[in-house]
Amino acid sequence: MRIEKNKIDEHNYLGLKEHQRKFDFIASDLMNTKEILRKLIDFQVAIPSWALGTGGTRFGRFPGGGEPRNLEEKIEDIGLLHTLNKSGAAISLHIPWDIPDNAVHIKALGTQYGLKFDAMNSNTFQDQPGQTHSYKFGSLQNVNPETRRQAIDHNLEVIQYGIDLGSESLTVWLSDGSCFPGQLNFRKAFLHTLEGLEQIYAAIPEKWKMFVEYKAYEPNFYSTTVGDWGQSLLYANKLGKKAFTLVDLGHHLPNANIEQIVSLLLMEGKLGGFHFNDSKYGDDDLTVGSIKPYQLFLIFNELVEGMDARGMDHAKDLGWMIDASHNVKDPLEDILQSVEAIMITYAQALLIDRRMLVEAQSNNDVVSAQEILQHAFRTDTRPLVAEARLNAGGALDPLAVYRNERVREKLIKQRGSKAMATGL
Ligand code: AFD
Ligand code: MN
Ligand code: MN
Repeated sequence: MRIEKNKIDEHNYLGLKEHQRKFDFIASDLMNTKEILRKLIDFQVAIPSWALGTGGTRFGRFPGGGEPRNLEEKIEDIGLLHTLNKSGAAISLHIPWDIPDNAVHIKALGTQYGLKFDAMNSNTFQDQPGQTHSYKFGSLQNVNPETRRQAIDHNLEVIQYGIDLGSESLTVWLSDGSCFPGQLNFRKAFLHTLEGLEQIYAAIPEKWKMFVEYKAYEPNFYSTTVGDWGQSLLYANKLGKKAFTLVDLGHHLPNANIEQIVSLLLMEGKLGGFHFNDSKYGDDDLTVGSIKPYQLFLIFNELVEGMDARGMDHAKDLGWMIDASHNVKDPLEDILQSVEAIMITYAQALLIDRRMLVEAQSNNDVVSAQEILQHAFRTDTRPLVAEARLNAGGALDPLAVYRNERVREKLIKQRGSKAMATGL
């Protein structure tokens, strides 16, 4: 379904006066409102094709109905979100969950909704029906060369789908590792994986990037072959200039200093992409900013500082994506909340007084440094984000329009209460 522009205009008209009052208040304090609004408008976050259905755990799944039944409907859903918030102009596909059988048609459909095809994701963490070799004991690390070959070939196929759709990057997340001590020779597992990644890298087109995603644990519980940013960076450095590390916020051990990781990867020119979510215990895949908003802010602080230090374009030079799962919420509402949290936090990071912070740091003025950061963090940037959205043609309050228009109800009517999306 689509939301008509006049519905959004109507909603904006009703909320405009109130919004203007709040916006004028924050803008009166700023020197560079225009520049900030420009950056907020330009910043786009890709939505993964697997985040549109209800997520589950190994204990169960409680779908809410009306989920997209095919790739076309997934594009439709992301298009709908983008109409509302104008911040999600891309879709990231997972193969084989979302094979674009007719790439020309799928690409055209994306264009119709103003969407590009972001990173392609390969899947060697599950066995597919009819698959010759099992990934039970890993894919690229596997002791069996034929299993490794199969995993490499799958990635080559994914690259080809990406070329057809106009994507420009491949994300490789491997669940490879071991569950028990002694199960695996770490060195051999690493070298096999490197060999496989090298063959995949050789097929990466000149303009493309290859992202190596790391994760501390799960589904393997003793060791993971790309377990942390050190291992990912080793691979990326060995592979070459088109290879980068990808940071997923949920893939660290508790209390890891993710902002420091981000800063150093940026310094090395090796941060490629980012998966947003939030977590309390592990890879919880919760709504962005729902548990640790201050950590998210500190990460954005380093992102902005590090990208500016290298003269990078905030919107284009890194791959931004949401990687979350929604067990108890309407997935589309959850994504709207996540994108909103990202924009609010990005805006806060843009407000940090960099000159004052540098000064405080060079004087070892710890108190002032904290004040400067927290002043920005405690600023309510929601009116800035809403103004940017208004200028871009979106809704002042996307969630309110979504609810007023009774989108889920209509989707259930259209697709049925049992419609289930592919994914985990
Ligand atoms: C995993 C990883 C990775 C992968 C996704 C699949 O974060 O990005 O593509 O989930 O659902 O946890
Ligand atoms: Mn991820
Ligand atoms: Mn994850």
